Amino acid sequence: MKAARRSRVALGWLAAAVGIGWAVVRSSAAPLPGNLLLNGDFEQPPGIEGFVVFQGASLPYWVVESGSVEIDGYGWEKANGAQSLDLNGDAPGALYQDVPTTPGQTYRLRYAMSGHPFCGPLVMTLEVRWGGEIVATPAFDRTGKTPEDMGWRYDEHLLTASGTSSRLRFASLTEASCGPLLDDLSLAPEATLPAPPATPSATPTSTATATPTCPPTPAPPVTTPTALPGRGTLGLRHYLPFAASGACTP
Ligand SMILES: [Ca+2]
Repeated sequence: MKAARRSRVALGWLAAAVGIGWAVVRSSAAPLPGNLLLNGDFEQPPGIEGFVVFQGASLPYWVVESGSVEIDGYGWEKANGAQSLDLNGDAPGALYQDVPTTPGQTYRLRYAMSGHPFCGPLVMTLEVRWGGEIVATPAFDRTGKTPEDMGWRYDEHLLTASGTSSRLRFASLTEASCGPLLDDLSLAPEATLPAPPATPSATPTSTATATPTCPPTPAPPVTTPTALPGRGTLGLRHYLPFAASGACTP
């Protein structure tokens, strides 16, 4: 039974989140302003204690296309709110939401990912599709994570719509009864979003390296972080993975 498998608690000491995608955010974030997704925070239906498994169209605003998913209301840390989604219900699941879009327009997708803290493999993988095309297959290593520190990681992708409706789909690639967790999903037209603060110039493949010293003046044209009501701010640290190796990027 799934409940029995959840009795194990992962042990370890080092967090090693791994992501695939053009942008990876390793800090807390917030839903994008003008979010088009419905129930992207998986707070509906409310009041879930423990977990509830969903199939078909039983999950508000989503369609569970295959397998099953579940909403967890356990006391472990959520990216936002009181509930998060486990892409593995009784088996690996896939779910989608059709979003009204404008052909040719670019949208930004942001989501928080973690892994079930009690059972399943240490590295959990999911697949993101947009309009039927695979966008990314991000993995999350839950080694060292605890229910109190789930290591939620925000990933982002730029997506272009080809029609008046676009299907956003997430599927578990983890063969287990516990799988990757999702929370705090949002999608918004890129043109309506605040400009990012300071755009690095290098390819987003380098790992962290020594930071060169930058001249004190003149100040770079950094866009003022945008305040999100009740959500804090979006800041430069969201783009740190793209810092140019060996270049001065104040
Ligand atoms: Ca939530």
